[in-house]
Amino acid sequence: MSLTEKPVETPERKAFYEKIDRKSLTPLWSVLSGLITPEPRSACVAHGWKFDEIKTYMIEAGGLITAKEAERRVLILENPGLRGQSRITTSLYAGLQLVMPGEVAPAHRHSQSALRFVLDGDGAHTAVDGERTIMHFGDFVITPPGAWHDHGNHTSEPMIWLDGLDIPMISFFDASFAEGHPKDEQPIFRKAGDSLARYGANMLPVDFQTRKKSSPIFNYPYERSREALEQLRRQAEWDPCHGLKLRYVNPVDGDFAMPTIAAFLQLLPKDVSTSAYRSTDATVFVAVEGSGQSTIDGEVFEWGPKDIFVAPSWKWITHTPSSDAVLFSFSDRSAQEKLGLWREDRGNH
Ligand code: 1HN
Repeated sequence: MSLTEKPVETPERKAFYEKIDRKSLTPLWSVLSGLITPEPRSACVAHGWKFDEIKTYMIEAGGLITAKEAERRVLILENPGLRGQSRITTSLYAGLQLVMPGEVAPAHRHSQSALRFVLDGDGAHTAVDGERTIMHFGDFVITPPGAWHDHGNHTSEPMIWLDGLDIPMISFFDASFAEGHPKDEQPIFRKAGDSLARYGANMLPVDFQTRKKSSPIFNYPYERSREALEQLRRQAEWDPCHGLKLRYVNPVDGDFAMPTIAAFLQLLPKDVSTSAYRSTDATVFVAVEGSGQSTIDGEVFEWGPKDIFVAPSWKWITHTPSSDAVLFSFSDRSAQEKLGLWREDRGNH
């Protein structure tokens, strides 16, 4: 008996397997080596997408279908190792969404958590639970489970952002609920900026209590996050694997902004290669500023502003920026930590 080797299949064993197969039974010893692997083994592969190329297709999609008819006009970023499954990693979904001038992506709600990272255009809005926020480049916007949300674009430019959702995780648990709102746009009963003022000033309303597990802040403006990194640069305490890396938090408990998805923003200095790093959370990266290349599992991916690339679980990654660079990233680390599963390997750095 071994964790890595299958016992041989004798004719007697094979006949036995076939007999019990008809009764919905399977011998563990014939499948064990694939069930419990000594290290993560994933169909998810490293891959990169060039924003400019996808944008062309998105604009083309804009001429084919409206946001209203599509519900969400999105091109899904499918991991080449997971085609047909609407996954960018084993546990996460990602797509690029387009809202054209004058359009509305109608209000709905679901048990999946969503994040948006704004890439192109300026000034469209999203509404979450009765409050609107105007979206600018680099803003990190979240939609907690069960929150009504709709998007609109009152500008004269197309607006494109990256969506990240925990769809595969929710499917795994068979816990999906979704419903449409009777109106295309939900009623607005809070002034823009209300939640950022209440929860985003390192303070909380004095009697604030909640049982919700997601952050009450739903727009983390890029301006603020970027400024934090710029301030930290002066202290210059660079991490060999991450440069300067911050995580987006829920101000109520200091945990990640969402219970299932973790998100990060990091600054990497020009011409300094990071030390090799791997962790169990397959990660989606977006180059926000600057350009460079990342080597994932021995394969090199070149990136410039707005390009997207994905690193699978437990594959070595290094970044080599050719200019100062800012990377946004997200993964299922938030869920893995809660389950006691998350693990990293800093290659002794
Ligand atoms: C969704 O609600 C949005 O609200 C985007 O913008 C993408 C993909 C699958 C299911 C729901 C959004 C989505 C989604």
